Amino acid sequence: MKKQKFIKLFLLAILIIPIISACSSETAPYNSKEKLGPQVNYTITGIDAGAGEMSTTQTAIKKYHLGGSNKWQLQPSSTSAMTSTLDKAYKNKQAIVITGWQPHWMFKKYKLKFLKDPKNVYGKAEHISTIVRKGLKKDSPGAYKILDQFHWTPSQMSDVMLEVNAGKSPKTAAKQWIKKNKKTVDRWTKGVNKATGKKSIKLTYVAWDSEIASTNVIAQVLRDKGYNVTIQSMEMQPVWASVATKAADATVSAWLPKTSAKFYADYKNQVEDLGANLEGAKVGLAVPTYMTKINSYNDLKNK
Ligand code: PBE
Repeated sequence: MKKQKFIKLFLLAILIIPIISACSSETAPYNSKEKLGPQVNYTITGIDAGAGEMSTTQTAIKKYHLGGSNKWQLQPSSTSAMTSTLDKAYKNKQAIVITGWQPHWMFKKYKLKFLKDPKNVYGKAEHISTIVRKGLKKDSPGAYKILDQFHWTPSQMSDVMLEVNAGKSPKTAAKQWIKKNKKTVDRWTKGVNKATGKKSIKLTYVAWDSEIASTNVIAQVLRDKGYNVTIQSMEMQPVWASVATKAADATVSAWLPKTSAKFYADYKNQVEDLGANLEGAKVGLAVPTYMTKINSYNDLKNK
């Protein structure tokens, strides 16, 4: 009896070991000679479900016929979960497809490439707009003017993001950046007197790395000009609603014309758009450059 049991276990082991090692091929490096789909379980590693990029990616899945029998799906998570999955994959040279955007430190830390988008689902370039509540100009002309004059470059925004990624608190990183970039900041505060009487300003944002950077920097600039500034992170839809209902004074995180298009259409008559605070942003699926065969959305199902 005992012997029989041993033989059974032995046979089971012989059966199971190859299965386990087949599964662990998921940790194998990217193999350009094999199809990509099975190497990533047909999965695009995404971010928070409320991000504009997530809905644009759902459109891309339809337009490039990646879904259905082609099995591709978008996995929602969060920015930090996505970047830590990317970090692990990158270290092991594994295949991975992510929802990327620029400016972001991921493009400085890793060698990544955006996939070519011949159907132009994601649009070409994005800008980030500053959106303020109606009446702010009258109630807080100084803060309004600073928000209106706030304008920087993708590389300046990335500098702040990199410091935060390296472990600094967003507030410290913002303060240090402001010190080092006095000329730029002077342009934003030009013609604005220091506020008296501690006027309050509330900014809302989504906790994406790019928006953590911009919101902390502009909040600190306003504080240095005498404003009592609070910042609050939330989902994208409540961010727009907060400015529209005047629960908040402003947000500097409106990615347009595509990424936040839906919210812009819903709220544009209830808010004031102060125009771009940053140009040359970009959104789309990205892969590490070592995935040599994967260069376009069509390659996801074909290669
Ligand atoms: N993002 C970063 C946002 C805008 C900023 C690309 C993750 C989005 O998809 O809505």
